[in-house]
Amino acid sequence: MITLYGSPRTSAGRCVWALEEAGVAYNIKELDMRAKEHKSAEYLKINPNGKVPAMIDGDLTLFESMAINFYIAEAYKKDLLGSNLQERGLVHQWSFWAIAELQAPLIEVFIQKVFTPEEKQDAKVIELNLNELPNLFNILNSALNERKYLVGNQFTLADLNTASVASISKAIGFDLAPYSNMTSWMKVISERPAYQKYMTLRAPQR
Ligand SMILES: N[C@@H](CCC(=O)N[C@@H](CS)C(=O)NCC(=O)O)C(=O)O
Repeated sequence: MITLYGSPRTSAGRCVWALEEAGVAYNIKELDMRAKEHKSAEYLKINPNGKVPAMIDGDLTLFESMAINFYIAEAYKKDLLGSNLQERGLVHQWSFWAIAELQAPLIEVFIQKVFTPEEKQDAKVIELNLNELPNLFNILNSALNERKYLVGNQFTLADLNTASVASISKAIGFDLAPYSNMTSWMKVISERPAYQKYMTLRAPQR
């Protein structure tokens, strides 16, 4: 049984979604981040970065959400990797693009708007990073022109990893309506049962 460390409301969420897509048994160990459990000596042995997610499967311990998702696909649902070498290259391209290019400005704005008290927010940081988003979303929107999925004819990790990053835009109130290919794509993938299960797990527990 796989153990995933981290709440589905954090970067661990994209791994929860991948585990659901793969249909593999797992349990989630949420860490109390306010109590700094992610910085405890015990957890630092699992992820020395003191961040979530991390995953244990048998004698393998992994950190980095994208690496975890590629492992889950490789081990349990190869369809998610693309169906030939070219597609696998593109699945990697979009996943690396999402985490390196798209997530960087989104997270900068997220940190300011969600984690920083209003009086301490840095308007310049917000503006600089918001200004980067239209170009990035235009790139994604163009890639989705007349396409249901980013790579090939089926849902892959390219969709999962990229959509999980793009969805941070909601939390910062960035309007995706002008990017109509993207919004149609997000609608299609949000209807997937695995995505819906992930959303249920993300919802605040009563
Ligand atoms: N590149 C890492 C980023 C992980 C990350 O930043 N996780 C955040 C939660 S979303 C975290 O654990 N932050 C705690 C901290 O930075 O101390 C990944 O994708 O796994």
